[in-house]
This record gives sequence, C-alpha cells and structure tokens, in this order.
Amino acid sequence: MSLQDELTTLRDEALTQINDAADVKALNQVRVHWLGKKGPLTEVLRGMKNLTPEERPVVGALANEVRDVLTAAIAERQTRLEAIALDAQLAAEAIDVTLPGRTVQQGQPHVLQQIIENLEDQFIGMGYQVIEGPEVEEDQYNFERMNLPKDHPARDMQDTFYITPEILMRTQTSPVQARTMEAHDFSKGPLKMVSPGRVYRRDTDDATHSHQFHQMEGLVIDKHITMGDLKGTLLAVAHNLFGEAHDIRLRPSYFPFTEPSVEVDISWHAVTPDMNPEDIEWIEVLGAGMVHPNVLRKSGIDPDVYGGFAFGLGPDRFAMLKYGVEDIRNFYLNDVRFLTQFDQKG
Ligand code: FA5
Repeated sequence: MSLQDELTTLRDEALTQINDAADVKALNQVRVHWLGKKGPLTEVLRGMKNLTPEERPVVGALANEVRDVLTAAIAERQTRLEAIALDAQLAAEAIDVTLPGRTVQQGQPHVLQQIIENLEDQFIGMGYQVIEGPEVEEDQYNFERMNLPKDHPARDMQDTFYITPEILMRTQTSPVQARTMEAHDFSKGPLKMVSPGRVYRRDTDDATHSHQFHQMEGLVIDKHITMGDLKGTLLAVAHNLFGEAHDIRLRPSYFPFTEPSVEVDISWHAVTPDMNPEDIEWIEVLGAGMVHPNVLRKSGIDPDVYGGFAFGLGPDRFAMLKYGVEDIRNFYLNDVRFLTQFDQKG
C-alpha cells in the first residue's frame, strides 16, 4: 500500500474512533494513540525518507493535512463531549422546586414555663425583680422564718419531704421572701420581687393536686402599702392573663405569715353584669395577705415603719384555667400530643 493510501486509511480509522469516544478521557487516549510520538502518523512520516524527492512534498502535505483534520476533529469532539457531560451533571443535580418541604420538629418551652414567663413579663413591667431560691431548703427558712415554729399546727397543712430534721424539699416559695428581705437594702428603695419555682408536698396526686408543682411568690415591702394595692395588683395580673371579663374573689383565710390573709379565686368563665353571682364558678389560684409583723421582725425589718403584701400563686392552676385543662397530671406526663397543643407559633 502506498503511503498516501496508508494515510487515508489511518485518517478514516482515527476519525471513526474520535467520533466513537464516549467521554473526554477516552478521547484523550485516542488522541495520544493516533497523534503521539509513537503513533501511526509519526510512523508514516518516518517512512518518508524512502520516498523519491518528487513524492516527498506530496506525501508531506497530505500528512500535515491528516494531522490538521484529526486535531480539528478531536477539538470538536471534545467540545461536544464536555457539553454532554455538563448536561448530564445539570440533569443529575436538578432541584425540584415543586417538591413539598420537610417539616422540622421544633422544640418550645413547656406550657407551664410559658405561663411562668408570661407572669414574669407582667411583673417586670410593674417594676418587680425576678429572684430564684433553692429547692432543697432549710427548715429555718421554709417554716421558722415564716412564723411557723416546730410545734405550729399549720405545718400539717403542707406535708413535707424531709431530708434531715433541718433540711427539706421546700413546700412553698415563701422561704424566698425571708432570703430576699434579709438581703434587701431599703435605702435603695422598696422591695418588689417575684420568685417562680418548683415546690414539693406529700400530697396524693389527683386532678387538681400534684406532689410536685409550681408556685410564684410575690413580695412588696415599702411604707404605706395597703390591701388595696394587693387586690389591684392581682386583678391586673388576672385581667392580663385571662382577659378583662374574668373576675377575682378574695376569701378570708389563714396563713401564719400574713395577717389578714386571703385566698384568691378566679372565675372559670367571663362574668357579665346580668349574671346571678351564685352561678359564677371559681377556682382557687393563690394565697395572699399583708406580711405578718413577726415575719418582718425575723428578717430585721421594723414593722412600725415598713409593711407590705405577699402572695403565692399556682402557675399550674393558672394554666388549667387558661387552657381548660381539667387534670393537672397532664402537665407532668410529657405526652408530646398534649404538649404540642400549646405551640406558641400557632
Ligand atoms: C401557700 O403555699 C402559701 N405559701 C401562699 C402564700 C404566700 C400565702 C404568701 C400568703 C402569702 P397554699 O398551700 O394555699 O399556700 O398554696 C398556694 C397555691 O399553690 C394554691 O392556691 C394553689 O394554686 C397552688 N397549690 C397548692 N397545692 C397544690 C398542689 N398540690 N398542686 C398544685 N397546685 C397547688
């Protein structure tokens, strides 16, 4: 076969392989094979030394032409293969914007925590400080300083979990009153504080009682504080949390640390002027009163100069009332189906 024929055969074969190359990598192998230093084209050119001087320029020109044709064909195939690869990548990575999103389950504060934070916000707005006290408490603060000596019959009202004879799980948030009073500097102004937290009692659990529940203590000490201030404060809190249509009722009661003492109820439903008072249903939500002089004295405060009111409210009962929950135990079972009903995000 003449060199011209060899060159044409080589060109056709190479072109077929170029067009058949499935990807850029395969094409590169084809290029190295046909145009490389040890490739068939170089081989042909090497054979030119055996040609006559007349044949040489003809074959040389043809060889150059074949090289140019193959180089151009490779470049063109390369562009095409790159475009195909890009299309494939775009198709593989395509995002279907019409797919519905995946819902991420988000946590949220427990419903009781929501009520407590809501109450805290209200009291902060009225100039109160939020102060926390220990849950493992000394008998001294939980009872003695609250005017409840060891033999006081009212200790039975709050059946207690004792750790040692002098250390107990606090039965109320009232010990924080004593802790705050003894630390307060009255030259800096009146004392106004609320103290939320968990309390513990050896109560038998039922629909309205839990052996571990929450309280929020409130204490205001200043000169010239009256029972009217107490009632106005509690009414503002009730209206804020439950709406203007709910009413409160103060019933005379007894606590060793307040005198006079009251228990405060909130109406289950809105109260209208035409309603028969006997038809109103009430739920007890807190105890309150004017701070007993003995309590002030025990904390180093002169009851002839200073006085004030205190209250201990039950956020659990507030939550029951606000959301119509009929069994307090629901708050402590941590059933997600129950808890997600109080999603703040709606
Ligand atoms: C007290 O604990 C007093 N320390 C409250 C107080 C503070 C009075 C300051 C005067 C001045 P009592 O035991 O009534 O009082 O509890 C207060 C509130 O806690 C109740 O009105 C009720 O809302 C809530 N509570 C009481 N016992 C339970 C219980 N077992 N489960 C859930 N809530 C309760």
